[in-house]
Amino acid sequence: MDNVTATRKEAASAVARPAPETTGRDAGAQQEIDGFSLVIEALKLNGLDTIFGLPGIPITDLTRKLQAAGMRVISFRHEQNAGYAASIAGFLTQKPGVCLTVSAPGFLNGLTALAHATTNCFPMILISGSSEREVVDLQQGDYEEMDQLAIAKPLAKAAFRVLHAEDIGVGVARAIRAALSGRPGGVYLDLPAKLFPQTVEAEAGRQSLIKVVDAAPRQIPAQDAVKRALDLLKSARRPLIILGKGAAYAQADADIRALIEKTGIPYLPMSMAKGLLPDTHEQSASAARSYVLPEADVVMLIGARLNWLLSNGKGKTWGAKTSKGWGGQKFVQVDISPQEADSNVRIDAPVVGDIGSCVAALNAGIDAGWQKPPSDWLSAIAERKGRNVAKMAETLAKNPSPMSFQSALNVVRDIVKANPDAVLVNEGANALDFTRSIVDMYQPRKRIDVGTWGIMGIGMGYSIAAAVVTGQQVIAVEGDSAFGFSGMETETICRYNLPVCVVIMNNNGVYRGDEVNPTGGRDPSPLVFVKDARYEKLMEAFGGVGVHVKTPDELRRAMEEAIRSKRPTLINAVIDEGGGTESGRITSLNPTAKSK
Ligand code: ADP
Ligand code: TZD
Ligand code: MG
Repeated sequence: MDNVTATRKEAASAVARPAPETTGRDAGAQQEIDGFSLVIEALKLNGLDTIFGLPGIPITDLTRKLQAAGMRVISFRHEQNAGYAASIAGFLTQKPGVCLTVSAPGFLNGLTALAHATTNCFPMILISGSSEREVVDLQQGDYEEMDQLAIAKPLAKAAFRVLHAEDIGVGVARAIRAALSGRPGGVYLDLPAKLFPQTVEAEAGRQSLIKVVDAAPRQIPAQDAVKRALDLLKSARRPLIILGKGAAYAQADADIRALIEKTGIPYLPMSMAKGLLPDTHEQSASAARSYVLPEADVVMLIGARLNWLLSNGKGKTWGAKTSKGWGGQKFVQVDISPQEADSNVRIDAPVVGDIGSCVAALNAGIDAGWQKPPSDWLSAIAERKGRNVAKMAETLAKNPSPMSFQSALNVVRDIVKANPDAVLVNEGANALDFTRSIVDMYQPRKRIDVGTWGIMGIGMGYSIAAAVVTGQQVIAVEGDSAFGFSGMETETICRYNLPVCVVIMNNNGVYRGDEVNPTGGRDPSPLVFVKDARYEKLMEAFGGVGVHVKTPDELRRAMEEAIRSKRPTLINAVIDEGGGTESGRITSLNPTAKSK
C-alpha cells in the first residue's frame, strides 16, 4: 500500500466513524440555511417561478440553484432583453416579472427595462447582485463597483437593499408588494455578494420568509364618484370610451365588455388594449378615430393616460382651434392612481380604484332605463368606419412588387385571425403603425408592443417571455431597425426551442431605405442599412428556420408552416424601401432643420 492510498483510507474511516464532538458540529451545520437558498425559498413561496437573467459574479450559483430548485431560468444574451421579458411577463400574468443581473454593467443593462416597466405600469422586480458595500461606499475600486441602489431609485417605483440573510424574506415581500399594489411598477432589489453565502439557523431562516397576502388589494371606488361619472355619461350626446393597457392588465375582461355593451357607447382601444373586445366589434370606433376624438363631448378613460399617445387630451386632435387648446370635452377617468386626474386637462369625474371594482360599480349603476347614445352619433361613426374600412380593403387587395407594408400585413392579418390565441409582438415605426391599424386582435392581452415610450428593442425579449409564460405561439412583426436591437436573442429562442415566428418588414432602414449621403461621400446615410440583408440566416445559424420571402403568397406559406411546426422561425419579408414615412405616424413630433 503506498502512502496516498493509506491517507485516503484513513480519510474514509474518519468519515465512517466520526469523533463524538464533530457529530455535534455537523448536525449544527446541517441545520443552517444560506442566503442563496433563502432567496430561492422566498421567491418560490410567493409563486415567482420564472427568472429572466444572465449569470456571472456574484449570481452564477444563484442561477444554478434556482434551476436545481425546479424554477424556470431563462438565460439571455443581453440583460436589457431579459429585463424587457420580465416587464411583459408582469403585464401578462399580474405577477411581478423577475430579472436577475450581475453588478454594475449587468445592472445598468437591466435598468433600462426597469425604467420601462415603471413608465408602463408593469410589475417587475430587478434583482441584481452588487459588490462589497464597504469598498463601494469608500469608492476604493471594487470589481464592478457601483452604488446601484442610489442609481436605481429615481427610475424605480421602489428600491431596497438586503444586507443580512435574516432580512431576505422582508426584502422580497416588500419588493412584491411595491411592484403589484396600487399603480404597478418596477422595483429594484439589491443583493450584495456577501449576502449569498451568509448562513442563519435553518428554522429561524425559514420562519423569516413572508408569503405576501393580498399583494394587490382591491380598491373600491367611492359611491359618489361612481354616481358623478354615470351622471356625466348620461348627459352626453356624443359619448366615447377609451380603453388603455391598464384595462387590459386588470383582467376584468367580462365586466369591461358588459359595460361597453350595456351602455352602447362606442369605444377606442389603445394599442395594447386591442382585443379586449374583438376589434371587429360593432361598437369599436378604431376605424373612425380621427372623427370621434374631436367630436365626442364626454370621454371615459379606463386605464389610459392622457399622455402624448392621446395628444395630451387637447389640441387639434381633440377639435381645439389651437395646438394647446381645449377641445371642449368632459372627461371621466377610471384609474388606480389618485394623482393621474388633471395631469393634462380637467377631469370632471375621476373614479379612483382598481378597474375591476370600478367597472363592476359602474355596471351596477346602469339600470334598465339606461338610454343608448343618440342614433345620429352612432350612425355618423358607422358611416366613417364603413368608408375607411372600404378604403383600407382596397389598399390591402393590391399586390405590388416589391411588397408594400399593406400587402405583407394583409397576410399577417389573416394569420392572426386564424390563430387568435397567438401573441402578437410589434415594434418599428411604419412596421408598428401599419400593423396596429391593419391587424385585428380578437382576445385580450394578445398584442404587446413599444408601449408608453415608443421604445425599440422590446421585440425578442417580449417574444421569449410571451412564449414562456403563456405557452402560446408568438408572432413578432418587426421593423428591420427595431429587430436589430435584440436580434442576438434569436439564439435564446432556438436554445429554448420556443414557438416564435419573427417577421421582419425589411425596408433596408430606419423608416425607409432609400436615403443617400448628400455629400456623395463613401458613408451611407445614417438611416439606412446593408441592402437586402439576409436576416433569416441568423435564425438558421442557431438551428431554427429562416425564410426569405418576396411575395404575399410566400409570406403566407412561411407563416403557416411556422405555426404548424412551432419551430423558431425568422421570415425576412422584402418590403419596398421607399414605402415608409419618416417616424411613421408621429412625424409631427420630429423637429426638422429648416434648411436641408
Ligand atoms: P395606454 O398607453 O394604453 O393609454 P397607459 O399606460 O397610459 O395606457 O395607462 C395605464 C393606466 O392604467 C395607468 O394610469 C395606471 O395607473 C392604470 N392602471 C394600471 N393597472 C390598473 C388597475 N388594475 N386598475 C386601475 N387602473 C390601473
Ligand atoms: N432608440 C430607441 C431605444 N427607441 C427608439 N424609439 C428609437 C431609438 C428611435 N426610433 C424610432 O422611434 S422607430 C426606429 C427608431 C430607431 C426604427 C424605425 O425603423 P424600423 O421600422 O426599420 O424598425 P420602419 O418600418 O422602417 O419604419
Ligand atoms: Mg425599416
